[in-house]
Amino acid sequence: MAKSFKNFIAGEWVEPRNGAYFENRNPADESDLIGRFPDSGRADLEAAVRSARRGFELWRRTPAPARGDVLRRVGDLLVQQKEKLADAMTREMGKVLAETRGDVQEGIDTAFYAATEGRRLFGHVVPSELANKWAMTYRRPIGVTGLITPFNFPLAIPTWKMFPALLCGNSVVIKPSEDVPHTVHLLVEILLEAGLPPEVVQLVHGRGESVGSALVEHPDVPVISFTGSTATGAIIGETCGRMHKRLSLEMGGKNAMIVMDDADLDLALDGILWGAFGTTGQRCTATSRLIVHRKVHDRFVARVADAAAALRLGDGRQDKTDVGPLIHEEARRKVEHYIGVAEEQGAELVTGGKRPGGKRLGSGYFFQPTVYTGVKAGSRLEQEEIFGPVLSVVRVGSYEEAARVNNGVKYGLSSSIYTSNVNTAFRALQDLDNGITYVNAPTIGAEAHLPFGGVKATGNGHREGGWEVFEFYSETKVCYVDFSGALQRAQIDNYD
Ligand code: UN1
Repeated sequence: MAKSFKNFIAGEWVEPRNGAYFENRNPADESDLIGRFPDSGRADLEAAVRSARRGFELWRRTPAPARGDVLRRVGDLLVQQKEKLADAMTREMGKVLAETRGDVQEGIDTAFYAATEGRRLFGHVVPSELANKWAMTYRRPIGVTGLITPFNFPLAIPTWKMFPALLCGNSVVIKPSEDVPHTVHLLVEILLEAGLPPEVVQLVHGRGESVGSALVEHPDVPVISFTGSTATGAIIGETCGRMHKRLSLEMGGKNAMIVMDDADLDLALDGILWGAFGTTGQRCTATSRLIVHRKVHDRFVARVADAAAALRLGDGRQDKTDVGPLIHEEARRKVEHYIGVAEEQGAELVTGGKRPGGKRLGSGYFFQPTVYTGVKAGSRLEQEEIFGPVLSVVRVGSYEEAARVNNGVKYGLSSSIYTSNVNTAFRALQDLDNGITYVNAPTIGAEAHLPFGGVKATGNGHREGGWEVFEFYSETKVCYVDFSGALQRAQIDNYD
């Protein structure tokens, strides 16, 4: 009998009030049941928010350096438990161990970065226009934050949201993706072990339509951070707009790598394999378009196809595996839907395109790394996010055309250019309409201490990571202190 996990509400591990659970299975082997997790309802969420309000009252008064100390201990525990967490994560999410170790490392980096921010969290002291008067600002906590996280980075993305929210003095209600509930369960255990006061964090498992929407709609949750699809982000955005909530959205991508005729093709080959097929293409930052200069197109694409065909599919916990499964059957069917779209549009399949045969991979949601050439800019295959191991190659004749194709999608997360010409590289940094651009590296690989996010339909102007995220999770308080002993009127008395 598989273990039944609980929610963490009001300082205790508790069963869902409705008694309902969902199953969490290994996507590489559906007979491997990891556990049953609460399929919670509105009442659980209500209780969590009530408790988080109490947690906030306590935590907001804890000095920021002391809040940082808790996060430093969280970082230490993540270091100690890196291997255990990576293993649990691969088991429920599927990506290979090297990647889940990287996912934990991203959480460690985020913890240590946030910990030191506890001793900065700078405001400004600004000269006043009046004598004997001070003007200054400080960063003030906001309240209960509602965090909704996706499946593809089961630890890193929850930490990107939780750690800065906590450092700034807010309390947290988190609803992790129902595909990867175990990793956040382990993370909450670590937060408690590190000494976070229990009511400061609440974990409510369940579905987006029930728990997620109740969280977004709750009047006592003034801050929402969501990573997921652009369609869901639009719905959340409407609610938050109506309720005047602060909202950070990280959504879809259709990221491109440009390979110019002067590129180092060996380097570009390594980059495209990692960018397109790492995490089985299930990153917001995945390279799903390859824009290649016609002078090197045929040569380069032939090498990409051979190398993609040689990638070994399998259980991410086995050493020989390069590419794990998709997250679930529905994701695999979505990929297959786009295989149909590609055929209708006359794109040329150069490798992959099918579920792998054979018994070894029969009980997981595997799909062959797939490459299409002859993909037209503007076609559905080139425009829509697939979130799977499907790479679309577009042939171009110049840098200008490449930049136009890169920019011709509704998303704007990351982009990349391979070139040995420094002028082309810098032009790209200026021209490519994305939140992140890489030179001579693929579209993935963002570091925790830099801002992360995209333009256009990828985001709504906020950034995660780096220094900017601390502004999202805090309010600016402006303080004026007049110690002149007289009424001094700004804009008036000093301009008599
Ligand atoms: C995501 O795909 O949602 O840059 C996050 C990267 C990772 C983060 C990706 N560090 O690919």
